[in-house]
Amino acid sequence: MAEVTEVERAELLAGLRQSPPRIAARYFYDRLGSQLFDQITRTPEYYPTRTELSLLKARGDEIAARISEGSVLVELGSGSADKALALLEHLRKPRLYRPIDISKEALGRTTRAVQRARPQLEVSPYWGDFTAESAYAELPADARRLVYYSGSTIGNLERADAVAFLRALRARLGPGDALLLAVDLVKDPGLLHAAYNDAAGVTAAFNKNVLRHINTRFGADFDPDAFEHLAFYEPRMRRIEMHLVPRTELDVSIAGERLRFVPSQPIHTESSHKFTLDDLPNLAQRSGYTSELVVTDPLAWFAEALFRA
Ligand code: AVJ
Repeated sequence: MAEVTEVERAELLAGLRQSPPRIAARYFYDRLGSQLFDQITRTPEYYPTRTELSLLKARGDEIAARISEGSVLVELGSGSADKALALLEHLRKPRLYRPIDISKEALGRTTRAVQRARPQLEVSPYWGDFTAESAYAELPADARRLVYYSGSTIGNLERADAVAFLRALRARLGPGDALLLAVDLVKDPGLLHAAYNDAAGVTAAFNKNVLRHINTRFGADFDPDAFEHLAFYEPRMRRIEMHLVPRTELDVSIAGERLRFVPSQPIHTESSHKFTLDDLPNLAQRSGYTSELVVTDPLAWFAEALFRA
């Protein structure tokens, strides 16, 4: 990430002074955080990544049948290249692949992996925010666009913010373009709970790492081990919530200010909203799309929804 701006500093402090205090989920992903996330996806408990990958392999042909030959594939928040490659495998003569990412390293890794696996395909990475107009510039004007938002990352947004985000994305698309939206589905709370409380403690380390990142980025002195990892399924909101619970009362200096944290006011670090199949047509319609196809794995743990602009 780039230099700390005054806006960022003000936003961080405002979040930490709220009740409950909170830190934006994007601060998980520094270099170590991205590595820890990668490790999470390989724990036996964290089913979403491997379920999505096998879903794409098994049902990608049904998705691809609805995508015009010669389309451009735009991927939001590229992460690992596996899923894009699985999708590209099914698409008919994809014209170009554009990964978009705010992390330069992640973008470079995805770009190289796709170039290596598909040397004939034009890869045109964009470094920056995926709602920026320039992220969609210089795409072939006559090609249809398929935007792929993988991993159920949409779940990090509050429900109303997800609609606002999908609407902003819709403004970057023309009629007939498509969005492939990955969503994690509501399921047995025990399975959801386990996915965010892996036995090896990788998710706990990932959660605490946000404090280490805040320390280096904003000149703070959080002791990550003075906090406990807390993750649970909240059925009314249908979401996993992750928090960091101070073990005792703590004074922390952050960006030149002193803040107090207490065990009764955990820091909210992430929400991961879950969806039902009934939510999807609704979500599409409120965001300016029509839901054309929804596929799930055999256990209906995870879904890919194809929305038409
Ligand atoms: C990458 C946002 C989809 O919400 O499941 C994994 C992040 N957090 N374990 C998710 C995450 C804790 C993940 N997303």
